[in-house]
Amino acid sequence: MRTLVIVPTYDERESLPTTLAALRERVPDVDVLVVDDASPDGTGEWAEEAAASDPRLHVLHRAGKEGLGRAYLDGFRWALERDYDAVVEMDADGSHRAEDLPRLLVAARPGPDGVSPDLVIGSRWVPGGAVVNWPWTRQLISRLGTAYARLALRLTVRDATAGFRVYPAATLRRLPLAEVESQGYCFQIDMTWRVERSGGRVVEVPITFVERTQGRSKMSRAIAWEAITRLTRWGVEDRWRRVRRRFVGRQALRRRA
Ligand SMILES: Nc1nc2c(ncn2[C@@H]2O[C@H](COP(=O)(O)OP(=O)(O)OP(=O)(O)O)[C@@H](O)[C@H]2O)c(=O)[nH]1
Ligand SMILES: [Mg+2]
Repeated sequence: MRTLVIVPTYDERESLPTTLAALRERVPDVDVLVVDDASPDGTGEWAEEAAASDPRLHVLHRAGKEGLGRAYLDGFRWALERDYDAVVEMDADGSHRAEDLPRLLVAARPGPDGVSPDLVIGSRWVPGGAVVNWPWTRQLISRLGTAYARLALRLTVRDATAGFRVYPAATLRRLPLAEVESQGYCFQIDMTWRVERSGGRVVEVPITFVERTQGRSKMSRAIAWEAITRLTRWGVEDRWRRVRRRFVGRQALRRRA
């Protein structure tokens, strides 16, 4: 399985070297693509230098900070153009442990029935999952985020905002990626919903999520607000579509009778 790990970065000069070293040690046979949004702290230049001596490390430079969603969509396109079989999403800040990745990749392989999942999520909120050094406020926000996504969009996953994932290339090829507009961590919910509502199978693998020790979080009020407003709109639109479908269906039955 040719695998590409996409690591989006914005001002991760302190964390990125450790993240890449851990990846090299734990999963040496993957390629890595750093997608940097012209980080003012020089992350992109550092990655470029590192890539010069590592043929399995690549760097995609974007003109400015446009959000996580845009960075991943560019990374997905890069991966599909080069025929990778699986694409991993992984944060640069140390929250996603390279040592958990082999288990995610095993879960992405076809099962005894020959069928592979459409998405594998490294999940904090399934039995065996854990968070380390995360303040209770962040834990609450994360849990409320998923609870709201489950309620509004009728998602089945336990960790809808998780950013440590494996997408088989086939999933990315069949989803209408050009339609995805979400920018912040709403992007993760958006993609999860697209996989679930298209009938895809999602597997959650427990991981240990570790709070970053270096650099600054990019989580902001604007990102949280984007998630709340989009989720609410999608939830209402989805309910409305269902009601209409039922109503139209009943009318058709009556006309036939
Ligand atoms: N290319 C790019 N990367 C980004 C952008 N925003 C965040 N990132 C990266 O995405 C990953 C996750 O961002 P974080 O700041 O850790 O956000 P988070 O994990 O949702 O929040 P915390 O739990 O507080 O760390 C990190 O590797 C960031 O550097 C962006 O606009 N562009
Ligand atoms: Mg983080």
